[in-house]
Amino acid sequence: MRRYLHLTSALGVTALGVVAMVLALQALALGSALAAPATTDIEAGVLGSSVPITAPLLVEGFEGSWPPDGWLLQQLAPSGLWSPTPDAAMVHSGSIAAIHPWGYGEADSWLVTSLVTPTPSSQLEFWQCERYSDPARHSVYISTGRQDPKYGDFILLGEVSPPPEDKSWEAIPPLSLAAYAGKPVFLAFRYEGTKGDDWAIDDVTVTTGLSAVASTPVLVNATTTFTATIAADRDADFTWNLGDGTTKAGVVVTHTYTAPGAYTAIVTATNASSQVVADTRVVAWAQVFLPLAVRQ
Ligand SMILES: [Ca+2]
Repeated sequence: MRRYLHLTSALGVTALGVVAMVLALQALALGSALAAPATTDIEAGVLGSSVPITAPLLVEGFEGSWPPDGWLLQQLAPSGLWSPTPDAAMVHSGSIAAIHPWGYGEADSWLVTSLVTPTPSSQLEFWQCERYSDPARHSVYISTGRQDPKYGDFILLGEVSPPPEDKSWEAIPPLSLAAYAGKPVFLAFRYEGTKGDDWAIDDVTVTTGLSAVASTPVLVNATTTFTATIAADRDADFTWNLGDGTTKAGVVVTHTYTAPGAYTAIVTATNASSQVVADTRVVAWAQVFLPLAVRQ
């Protein structure tokens, strides 16, 4: 009933008897339906020249120039440096990975990506491998300011625990970039410590996709706004099925539900090379104003 109390407060009334919210039983049963939208990729093929809607925003396997185009290396302590390695045990795919070798000096070494602008569904994913037993601190940082960490614009995005076994490769748990949607950012792999270990990374990816979000609260006989978001260069058209028989077109659409209940709004994004579907579930609440006699 937390939502009931919240809405009552929002309407500026103090007694629960003044305004009653009538909720559909179905809506109560589906109270958890306000969770994050799900995305389903139903088709991906090459039908034209457009970039597929779900094509990653950044992919780096370290097979080309070093550092990769637009990337930056920085040392903020006397020792240590990220470098490319052809050591097969420390490569995940292809023939090269990025590695920070162990050493006896103090290291604070940064490997910074090129600029990338996440979407609400973007995640940072990469593979890692660790060798030798004295792990340094491994972490990922993010900057909405300058690329060079010496200016202090980076903040911690997540600590990275070593894999459970020496020289085993693992995919790190993806790090969400949703909080940075629409903002150009730099991501950085930071190695800190003395002595320490070998830390290799490979196949760095910033994912993207389609997301659907509804404005809140959703009230019967009031306007609700639905917004679809994808990466900037996907050149897509959007169609919506709003769950009550209504269909609309556009990246942003508005709709007024006329009956309380739970609805699933589905958006389909289509461009010349792909089609992707995402949905968001909403609960439409009815407001019933009681007669004056009941209020007293
Ligand atoms: Ca590689």
